[in-house]
Amino acid sequence: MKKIYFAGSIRGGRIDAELYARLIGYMQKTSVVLTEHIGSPHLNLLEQGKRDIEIYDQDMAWLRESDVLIAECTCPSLGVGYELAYAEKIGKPCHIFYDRTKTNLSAMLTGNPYFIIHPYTAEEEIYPIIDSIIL
Ligand code: 6K6
Repeated sequence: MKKIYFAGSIRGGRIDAELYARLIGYMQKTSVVLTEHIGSPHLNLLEQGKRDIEIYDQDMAWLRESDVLIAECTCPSLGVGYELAYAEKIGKPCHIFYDRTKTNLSAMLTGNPYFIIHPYTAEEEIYPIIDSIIL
């Protein structure tokens, strides 16, 4: 089973949290999602008993352990941008999804040929592409 590092906005805003939860649930049928908390509706945005240093260390360890990074970037997030840059640096494959009707993705992502970018207009388009990445 592939290990997936799923990245989505936390302090950047939780407007797409339910979408993250659906995507994570779908991927968990066939893969291990190391970052399943990203879809949690109960996530405490400031602290969840963990200090930021521990969060950072744990996330970077999971990113190094993962086979692929899949990021949902419709809601802009500094943390997700950082994770993408780190993943590129260590050579992890990076797939980026975003709703083209809702956001203009940063040129720092669209202009970098390393990133595999999947603009979509409806959520249903995402699932077959995820299949092609993880199966
Ligand atoms: C603990 C349990 C649930 O949430 C927490 C506390 N926060 C974080 N826990 C784990 N990963 C985090 C947390 N905050 C940010 N990240 C990482 O940065 C995730 O992997 C996300 O992909 C990304 C989101 O960054 P921001 O800038 O939107 O917070």
